[in-house]
Amino acid sequence: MADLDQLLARIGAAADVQALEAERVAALGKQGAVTALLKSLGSMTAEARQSEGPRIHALRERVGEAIAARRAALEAAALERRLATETLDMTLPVGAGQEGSVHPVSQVMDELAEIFADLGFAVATGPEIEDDWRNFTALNIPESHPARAMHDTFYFPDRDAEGRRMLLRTHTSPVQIRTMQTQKPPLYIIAPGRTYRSDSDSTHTPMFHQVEGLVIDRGIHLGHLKWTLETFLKAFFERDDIVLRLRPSYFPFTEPSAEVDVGYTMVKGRRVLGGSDGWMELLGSGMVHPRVIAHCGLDPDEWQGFAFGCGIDRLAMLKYGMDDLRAFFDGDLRWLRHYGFSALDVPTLSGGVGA
Ligand code: 2NL
Repeated sequence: MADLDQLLARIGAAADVQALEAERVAALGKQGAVTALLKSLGSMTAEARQSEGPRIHALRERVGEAIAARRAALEAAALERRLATETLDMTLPVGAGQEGSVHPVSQVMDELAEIFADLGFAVATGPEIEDDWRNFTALNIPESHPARAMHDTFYFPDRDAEGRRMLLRTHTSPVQIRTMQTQKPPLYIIAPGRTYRSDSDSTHTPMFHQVEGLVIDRGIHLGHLKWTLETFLKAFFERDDIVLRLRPSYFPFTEPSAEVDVGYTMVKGRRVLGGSDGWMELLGSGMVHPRVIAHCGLDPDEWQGFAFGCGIDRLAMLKYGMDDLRAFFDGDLRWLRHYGFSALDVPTLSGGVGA
């Protein structure tokens, strides 16, 4: 059929999505040529309809397929053009008209590494996909613990080749477990990184950043813990009047456990850390439970330690005055320009431990 061949040729040659749409309307639209053929079936005799019906429906099918194929080709070509023109050379040096800033979370992570390096701590990292032994069991978290429930933890649907239940780590503790399993004490490490919990509201995001610290050595006691946290917080908030209050608490992986409150004062309606007009909870901590030390293959009679954990996003909010956690991960350039740091601005801490 010459008409059909011409129609298919025009569809195949449509230069852009608009031209293709015009062809579609001309063929399949309310007043379209193919639509008119379909309508004509109604006025045919039964025999004519028997022979013409399948032919006209097949024709409509072919036109529809040709339009879909042309649309896919045009879209693929448009994407190719965009990919070819919108290049971003990641190897270019910073500056010289290059945009971009360091996210406050990265800035705080750099500051943490800097402060704890002065205290003799190394930075340890590990995988975000973990097994439930390292994330829970090794930490003395029982099977029945609520954190293990599906609604708090992102589990993978299938077990891995070794039959392990895999999950997105809910804290950075498995990094410390790995370190204890593979390195000889004494250990002085911090583990900053992404962590995941099935939780989302104005103060919780399903992905958040945590830093944990771990010391394993001989003769370690609560006094070492309190001094380390006080020294860290004074350096981080660049103030000498930081006051800590340790409150008895409970974590399965530490014994005894202490929640750490930091004193604040009100300045122009805002809470500013320092002084002690009021208290806010900032960290969880404690002496590493002997069972955790034993799980990692170390003798708890020889090695003791302390550990602590704290949200990095919260540290950043308190230090740099952001008040909405969700804006952290929106990728809004205006927010990043306002709160971001210059890539050339290495974290200098005027009140740093080594200053
Ligand atoms: C919190 C509390 C904490 C730890 C984390 C830890 C890690 C190992 C052994 C013992 Cl491998 N403890 N980490 C200890 C106490 C508290 O975090 O509120 N985090 C946001």
